[in-house]
Amino acid sequence: MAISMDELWKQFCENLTNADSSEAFEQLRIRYLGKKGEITGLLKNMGALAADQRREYGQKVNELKERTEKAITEKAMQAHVKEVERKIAMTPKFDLTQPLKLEEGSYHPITLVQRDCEKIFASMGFTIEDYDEIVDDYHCFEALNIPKHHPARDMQDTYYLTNGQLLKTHTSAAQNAIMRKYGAPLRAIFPGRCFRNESTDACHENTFFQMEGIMIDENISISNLIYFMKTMLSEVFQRDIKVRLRPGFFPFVEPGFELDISCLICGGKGCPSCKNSGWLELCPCGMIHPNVLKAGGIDTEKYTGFAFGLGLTRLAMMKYGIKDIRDLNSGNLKSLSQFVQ
Ligand code: FA5
Repeated sequence: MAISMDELWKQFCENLTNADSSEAFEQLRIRYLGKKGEITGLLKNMGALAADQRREYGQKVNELKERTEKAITEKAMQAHVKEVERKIAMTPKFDLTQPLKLEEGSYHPITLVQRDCEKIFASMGFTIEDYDEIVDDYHCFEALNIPKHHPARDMQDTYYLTNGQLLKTHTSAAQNAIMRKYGAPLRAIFPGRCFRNESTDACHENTFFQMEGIMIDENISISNLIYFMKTMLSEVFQRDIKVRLRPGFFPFVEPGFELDISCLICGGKGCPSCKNSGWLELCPCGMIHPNVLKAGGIDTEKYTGFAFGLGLTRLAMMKYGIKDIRDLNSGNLKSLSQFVQ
């Protein structure tokens, strides 16, 4: 005999109580609501009913379907929140008052976030590239649409070698070489150490890390850029982060944006780590300027692309609650020994 709707609901509720993973929720969805699912199957009984009963029966099945869908979604959401809370609780928190643990070595927090980011982008088909720290003027500036005497150079003063080479101010300095090496289509990230001749404070260092990313293909648009930025941040932090996108000027992108995140040190109220603004500049980005693509040997009739320059050091600060960027280069074993994993 066919099972009644009430019995089916009861059976479903029991199964839902026992389900505790995203795979189990998906299996329940397929079992009850899929094309050949048990609730969907109830509609097949309609043919055997008198015409005046069909409408009421159909409504009841639909109501059961909706109730089932809602119950699965709610339980899956609760399980997701629990999992995120568990991961947040496991994230090491930076605390200089912790006693020094010297029995084990540990990775530097920047290495840890860099590896997180590499894993995320590798899973989305990006290759991971390495590049020099000492570069020439052409790669750091001119190939990026910043000719000599362009005012944008003032934003990135650096340390020059006597032979005219310089310590790279940003990971964008590798864009040209990587475009020339691989051509289009291309998806690559390139983390690296950067240097700037500027005064230091709680969120500025003269030596820090960035991670550049570029994606070049046919029909790449700002929507692709926003999708990748959002995916990366939600994966790194494992929770929703408040971000804002505002126009930003960089000669090598058009249009260009500044992507800021709400400061996780002060919760957005304002503190020295975010220059009292409540927001931290984290990842400028934009659509690659055609002059930069041309300099990299890319056919601009066929291809477009986006680029971003993620501040890895600031990401580590936000992820681990490090209030002063200068602690990261201090070599203080008391701070580094907290990151044993
Ligand atoms: C750049 O370096 C651009 N090359 C980024 C870019 C790439 C834009 C691709 C568009 C397309 P900016 O100078 O804003 O931009 O630096 C990028 C990020 O590096 C900043 O948001 C910040 O997170 C980090 N950063 C910059 N200067 C410092 C510093 N002195 N100390 C620590 N982090 C810094």
